[in-house]
Amino acid sequence: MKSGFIALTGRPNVGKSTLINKIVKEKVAIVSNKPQTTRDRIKGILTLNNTQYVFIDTPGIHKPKHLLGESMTNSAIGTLREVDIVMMILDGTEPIGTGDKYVYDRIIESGAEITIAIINKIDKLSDDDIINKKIEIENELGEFNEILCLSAEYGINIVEMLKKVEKYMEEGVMYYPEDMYTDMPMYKMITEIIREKIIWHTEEEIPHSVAIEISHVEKHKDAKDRFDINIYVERDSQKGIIIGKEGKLLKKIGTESRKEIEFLLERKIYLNLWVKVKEKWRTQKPFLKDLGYIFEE
Ligand SMILES: Nc1nc2c(ncn2[C@@H]2O[C@H](COP(=O)(O)OP(=O)(O)OP(=O)(O)O)[C@@H](O)[C@H]2O)c(=O)[nH]1
Ligand SMILES: [Mg+2]
Repeated sequence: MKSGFIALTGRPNVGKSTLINKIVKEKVAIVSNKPQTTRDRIKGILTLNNTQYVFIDTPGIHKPKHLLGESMTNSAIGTLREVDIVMMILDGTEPIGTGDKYVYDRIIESGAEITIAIINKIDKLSDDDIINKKIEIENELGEFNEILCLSAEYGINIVEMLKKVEKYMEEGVMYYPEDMYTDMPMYKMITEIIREKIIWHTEEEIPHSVAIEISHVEKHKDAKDRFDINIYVERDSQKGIIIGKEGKLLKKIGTESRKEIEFLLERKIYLNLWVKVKEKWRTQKPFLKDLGYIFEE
């Protein structure tokens, strides 16, 4: 039996979460076209032919502007020291920039023994683009044990990537049952689904200013369970936008979220969403702790 922990790291928006979902063939991480979508580490477990891969999706490493951003970046960087293999994901459609160099330096600093660069989004690249990107990685960043290319979104080269990674994995125990694909608690999946729908339907600062909390759950044996959810934003104007004209946007967010949660729970539910203003919550340590974004004292 082989097993190992593999961190997925990189700048925001390069496709880390899309990749972890594709690997485990389940939705464990939410995805959007806006940067800084992932806020926690998320495990995606794949057990295949006597090999257990434990992938860890992490928040995109960026220059933090508040305590939440700082805790996201710290949790991503901290993960690098705790894994067997570090995989740096790069957006193949963009030139390598200071953000990627910053990530690479953190990987080197972590003392990672096995490093793999992944050129993602090759569905948008020609063969020449891929060759040039490999050269660019070697010149602009530095050495990796492997440089691989794939498309997380279209599932190109995923199996090949897993085979390459397996070569670097060592004899080990099964950390999780064979059919387990994540260790994320159900309540967390529920809040993430709602946050994703809000990110999809809002722009600019709103996706970053939203936090979700389950305030109350009522379980019923013979009727639908009821979930009361608080959606926190930082300003009154943001509250107005999320609710929308005649409550239309909030209704849409509610319906889309409810359908996905019902699919996950395999039962019908009532989902009640309450939008609340909590000024500057992203800078407030006690609140960030309540949300599970900060652990230490
Ligand atoms: N064309 C193309 N788009 C992709 C691919 N993989 C991811 N994307 C898109 O890239 C965007 C970002 O994807 P995410 O998976 O959320 O990126 P991330 O690295 O997890 O981002 P953060 O959580 O913000 O750090 C989304 O719009 C995806 O649909 C790919 O292989 N090809
Ligand atoms: Mg992500």
